This record gives sequence, C-alpha cells and structure tokens, in this order.
Amino acid sequence: MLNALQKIKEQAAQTLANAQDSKALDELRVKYLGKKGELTTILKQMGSLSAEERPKVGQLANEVRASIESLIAEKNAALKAAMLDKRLELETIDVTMPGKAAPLGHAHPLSKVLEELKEIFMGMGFSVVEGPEVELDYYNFEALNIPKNHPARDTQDTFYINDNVLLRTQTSPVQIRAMEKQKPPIRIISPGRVYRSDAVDATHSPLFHQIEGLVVDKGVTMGDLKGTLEQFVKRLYGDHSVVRFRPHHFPFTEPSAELDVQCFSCGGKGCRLCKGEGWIEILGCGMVHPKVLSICGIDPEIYSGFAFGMGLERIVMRRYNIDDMRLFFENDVRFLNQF
Ligand code: 2NM
Repeated sequence: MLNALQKIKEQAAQTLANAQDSKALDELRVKYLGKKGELTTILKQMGSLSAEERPKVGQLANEVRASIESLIAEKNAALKAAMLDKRLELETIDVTMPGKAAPLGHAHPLSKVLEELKEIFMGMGFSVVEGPEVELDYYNFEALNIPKNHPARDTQDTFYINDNVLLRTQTSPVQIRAMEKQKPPIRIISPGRVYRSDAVDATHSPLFHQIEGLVVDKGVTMGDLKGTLEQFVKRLYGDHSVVRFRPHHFPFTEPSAELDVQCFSCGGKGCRLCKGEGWIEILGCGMVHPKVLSICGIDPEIYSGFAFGMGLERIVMRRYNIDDMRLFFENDVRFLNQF
C-alpha cells in the first residue's frame, strides 16, 4: 500500500505538470482526490491493515494528499498567470501607433484675412459695425448722393427686390445708418457681403466682400485720410511699403482718390503681378461729400470726415497668390485645406 501511495504521488506530480488548462487540472483533481479517486480508494482499504501499518499508511496518505493539493494550487496559479499574460499580449495597446486624426477645420481664407484687417483697424481705434444685406434704395444710393438715373443704379448691375428694396452693392449704407444714429466723433469700419449683378469669371462674382471705413469729427482733413490709410497699408504689407494717392471720382466723396501700393514684386519697374504698371490698386477713398453729411443730419460746416472702401477678395488673392475668385465660393476642401 505504501508503494501504491508513492506511485500515486509520482504519477500525480507528472500528470499535473503536463496539464494544459484548468479543465484538465480539474479532471486530475477528481482523478486523484475525488470521492472515487485513487487516494480515496486506498484509504478505504485501510481497515484491512494491521494496527502497526495503519498510522504509517495514514501519514503517507496525508502527505500525498497535501502534496497533490499544493501541486494543484501551484499549477492553478501558473495556468491563471499564463492566461493573463496571453490576454495582455492580445490586448496590447501600441501607444506608438499614429492616432486617428480628428477632422478639425479652420477658418476660410477670406475670414482669416478679414480678421487681420479688423485687428489693424481696431488697433487704430475703429469699431466694427454691421448692417443689413437687403437694403433700401435710399441707404444704398440716394443718401450716398447717387441720384435716380445715375448709371450705378442700372438694373443690369444691381439685384432689385422691388423699386425700393435691393441687395446692397457696397457696405456704405451701414455707415449712412451709423451717421444717422450717432453723433460724431465716428470711427467705424463695416465689413460684409455685397452684391452686384455680374457674370461669374476669374475676377468677378455676384457676391463678394467689402470693408469700408468712416471717420467723422471736427477738423478731419485729407491729411488724416492719407496718414491713416498709409499706416494701414504698412501694417498690412510691411513698413517698407510705398503708397500713392491718385485722383478719382466717387459721388459720395469730394475730393476722391484711389490708393495704390508700389508693386512688392518688381519694386515699381513693372511686372506680371502689377500688369506692367509698377503700382497695385488697393482701395478707394475720399473726404465725405458735404451733401452726404447733411443728408445724415451732420452739419458739414462743423464736421468733416473721410471714408474708404476696399474689396476683400482681391486682397486675399494677392496675399495667397490665388488666381481665380471662384475658388473662394466653391468650398472645395482641396483648395481650403491649403490655408
Ligand atoms: C469707397 C470709396 C470712397 C465710402 C463713403 C461712405 C460714406 F457713407 F461715408 F459716405 N462710406 N464709404 C467710400 C468712399 C467708399 O469705396 C470704394
């Protein structure tokens, strides 16, 4: 019997060592220690032993049981650890893998440059004012000294809703409204969408953007206009920029001028960018016509002012070397992603 116990112990040690999973381990536990297991079977036969042998066999049987139990516990722990290792390996997160890019958008190039222009003017004490895009004929034309039958009012050029209502062709009506409401000093810019009934091509769009500016106070002169706008151009294009004011005509300003900047590509010699001119037109400007001030309830004997207006698209096109205005409005992400 002692031999049989010794054999069980050795066999158990071997088979337990080879057990591959917890199910196999459980089967072995039943095989050796179960109610009908090998060890139990031997213990049941102890009644036939002599009083001398019984304690020896009993002691060995207990040893064998203890040894099998501890082997099972060891093996169980080993199997569990192996399973965990395997799972950890399968579920490994490679923190060096490139992440999923979040599709984060950005501002449209028109918006980016508009923000820049607003910053420049706000830095000079201007505030930003907006107004309706659907306007009365009165604010868009009449109050700006553009009388009935003026060529600017041609139905070919303007989108009319009816005889008195239209899509604004400039943002000047915003400034007319501001002068009506507010006593000088006035120092505002009015950016926004404007509309002209133009056919679409590389340099024309029926919808585009303008930024106009207005300063009204006592003693405002053409010198203030020139200084302010030259400073604006230098902030936009750099301190080395050279500007010139060229006489022009607008119905709402007198005198009127256009501001050119010397071509930054050729330095004034003439090239493709400036179309051989040496100068690039940036904006229109002038001293607000006394009639316009009067119409808005501002006494031109006491106050004077200057105003200016520029197209946003053309500034952005020059900034980024964009050759077709249509790109701004097509919203093709291959274009937009570049800014
Ligand atoms: C321009 C050029 C010159 C202008 C005039 C006014 C107002 F309302 F004060 F009369 N606002 N904007 C103006 C003057 C606009 O755009 C090329």
